[in-house]
Amino acid sequence: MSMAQSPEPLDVDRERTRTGMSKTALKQGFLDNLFYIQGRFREVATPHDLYMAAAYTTRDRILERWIKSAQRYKTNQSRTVCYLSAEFLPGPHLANNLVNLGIVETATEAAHELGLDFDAIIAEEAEPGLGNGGLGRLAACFMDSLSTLQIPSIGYGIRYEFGIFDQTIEDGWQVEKSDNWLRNGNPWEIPRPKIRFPVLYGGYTEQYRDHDGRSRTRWVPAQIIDGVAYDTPILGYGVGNVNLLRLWKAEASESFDFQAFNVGDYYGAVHAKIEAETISKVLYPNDEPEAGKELRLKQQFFFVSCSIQDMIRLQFNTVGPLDSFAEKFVIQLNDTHPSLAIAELMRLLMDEHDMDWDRAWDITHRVFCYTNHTLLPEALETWSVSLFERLLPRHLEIVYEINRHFLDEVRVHFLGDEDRVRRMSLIAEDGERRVRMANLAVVGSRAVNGVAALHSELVKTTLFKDFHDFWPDRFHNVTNGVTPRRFMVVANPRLSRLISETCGSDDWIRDLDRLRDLEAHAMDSGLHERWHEVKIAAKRDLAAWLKHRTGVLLDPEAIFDVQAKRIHEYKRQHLNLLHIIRCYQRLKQSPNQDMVPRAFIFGGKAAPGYFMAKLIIKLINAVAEVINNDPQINGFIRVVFMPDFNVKNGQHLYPAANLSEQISLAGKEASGTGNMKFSMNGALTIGTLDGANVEIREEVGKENFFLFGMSAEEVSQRQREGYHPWEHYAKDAELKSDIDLINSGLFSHGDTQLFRPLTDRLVNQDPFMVLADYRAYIACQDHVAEAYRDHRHWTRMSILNVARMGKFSSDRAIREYAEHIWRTEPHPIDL
Ligand code: 73E
Repeated sequence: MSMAQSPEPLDVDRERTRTGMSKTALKQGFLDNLFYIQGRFREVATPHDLYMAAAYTTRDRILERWIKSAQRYKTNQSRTVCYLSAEFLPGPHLANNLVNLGIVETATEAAHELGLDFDAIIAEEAEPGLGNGGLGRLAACFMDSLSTLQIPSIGYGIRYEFGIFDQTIEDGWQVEKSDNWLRNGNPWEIPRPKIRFPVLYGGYTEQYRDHDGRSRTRWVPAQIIDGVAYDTPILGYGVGNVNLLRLWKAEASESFDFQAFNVGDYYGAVHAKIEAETISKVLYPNDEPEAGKELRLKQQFFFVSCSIQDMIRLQFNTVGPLDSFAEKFVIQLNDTHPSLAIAELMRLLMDEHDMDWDRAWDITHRVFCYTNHTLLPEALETWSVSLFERLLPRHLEIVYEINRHFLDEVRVHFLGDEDRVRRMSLIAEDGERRVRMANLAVVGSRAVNGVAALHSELVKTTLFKDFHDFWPDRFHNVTNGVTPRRFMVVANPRLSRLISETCGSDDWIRDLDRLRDLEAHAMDSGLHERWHEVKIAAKRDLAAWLKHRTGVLLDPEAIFDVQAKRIHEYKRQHLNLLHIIRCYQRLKQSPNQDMVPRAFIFGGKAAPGYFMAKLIIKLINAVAEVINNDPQINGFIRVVFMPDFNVKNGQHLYPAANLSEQISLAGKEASGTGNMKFSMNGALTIGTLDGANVEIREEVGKENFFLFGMSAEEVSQRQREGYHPWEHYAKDAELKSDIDLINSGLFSHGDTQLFRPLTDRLVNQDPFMVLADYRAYIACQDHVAEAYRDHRHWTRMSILNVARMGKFSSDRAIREYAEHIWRTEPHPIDL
């Protein structure tokens, strides 16, 4: 087996030249890889060849640690965290791996001596966009922290051939282009053709008697597809530990489609192959609203089935019998997307490994933990019973059986409360019968957590109230975090250097609480000056980047006011727009007023089928066009939409922001993680009391945070009383004039209808209460502008924001999971 063998003993010379960390070794390794892998000389190499050679040179240095980790974990029989996620957004690997190997400077010098532009090489790498947004990026941050904290773990997911679409802007509209990220090869992954599992679909089940005369169930599938493992090493920061990101690719199963089905039918066999491969072809680009697509259910089962079979294989390879499966593994479900794993483990234990129901259930419900990421009703996954039965007949039987056992318990506990039984059932019976995946995840897990304090409270008191009444101890909170390696060290080297110099050490990179040492210098004018310079330099870089890609020129002295996240009504990019229109109208009315210059920067993708979100993008660009070309405005305010916001492009944004827009309607954003990334890079936040904003404000101090808007409590009260947005429109003359300006056609070449769907929705329904928070938002933005005038004070607030971000490291989040939920220990691998 690929990972179990010990490496050939390396002689000293080879060690030095092939995988050594010296500059000489790096240069030699690079030239070797350029020649032997890319087949190029330095003189004829393309930028992509150079990138590939650099990537292989870096990977070579990770492999030894990887083998060592695998061997050590195996001999220790280490308890392993399996993080199941339909999405991973790791971002480009090269720069991150160099940071974690600790060889950024050596590699930069080596490249320089070879006459190479190192930044250009790093910029060559394609984004592995295997996720939609925060949820997928969280999974990637957690993988980084798991390795850094030396916790044995495997991230399991899907190797989508096409990730999230690339976004271009044409005539102000979002246009989606397919993301062929594998086109030029992926040097970070290692295919494992021998790690391959069959995944079954469709058909029927039948009863039979086994050799002991016991009644058993057999699933006779209609289709079998193979899942093949592709492994990407995830190296921790400054440690020898390398964990595994194992992504599954779908392939036709030779044994089934080619022989049993298609004897003599060559074209039929090829067709079956193509059909099989569609399963891992493309990521569903829907953030939140549930699409209900058959292929999506097939994808979910595909990666879940491969992953559970792989764990069972590892159990046999290391510990032995399955009885200790829940001691060897803990499986974390990243939302409900992988929750079929609960039924699949039950099936494999019972049907393939001869366990009875009680033993199988005992293992299953002790091994799973589930993280909820959203309360939005439209995002809660349910599958129609008829589709479920057609694709997964055996799993439906198992879900029914889990439900029968579970509801019996509920009935005993809440005698006569059939209404409660109906609400808690795994099957929704009102209308078309549907399987409720969230209920399955809660019933099948021993721990359930939300992703920020407020969100976890709402999980207990609203979404899962009945479950919390029944099992109060099952519910936890683990506030999200992000990795400072990616979002500070890689994205913002200037600030990172300044912090290390100021604190006298770079220990903060592994222990983010150490940023507190900055507080002692928060009044130091020397630091202020350098802090300001670092920010201005990042703003210049971003301005150059945006000028090149959009043609819009920003003034680095202006407030860089940034909202970058998926485009969604609940995130309220249109509230931001109303403020921009307000600034515009003020300037038009009194052109000589003393307004602080601002650059309004947006970034984010809209789900391709989400019309309202796409119309918001169009409106942002339409407003930008008018304002940026209005000679009277004279560049005082500028608006720009960054195309194709993703991990890679985001790295230009976080270091340059002065103001971070976190303005969702309170109670709707489960956590948010962009809020943390901006604040870590010295932006101040304008935000509502939503998600992790609440905790960010607690940490940085309320005097260093621009708060506005209704609380979650006030939101639900307003909704109970009955919310009438048109009253705000009628009463607030400025609000009315801002909305009317959109309707006037000024931003749409005289077309008074183009944005009507958006403005009508605001005035008549306004499900996310934009109008209710408008006045408070404008007032708060005025405070922001005033505060920015006092540079010293602003810089001090910026330093304090960074100094107090320790809590929002994903290392802290992973430590909490490890201690309170997983009960796992570090297994250090020496360097
Ligand atoms: O608040 C964010 C949160 O920070 C939340 O909206 C997001 O998860 C982040 C990480 O915890 C999220 N994404 C999804 N649900 N919640 C989702 C749902 C379906 C498909 C893809 C993503």
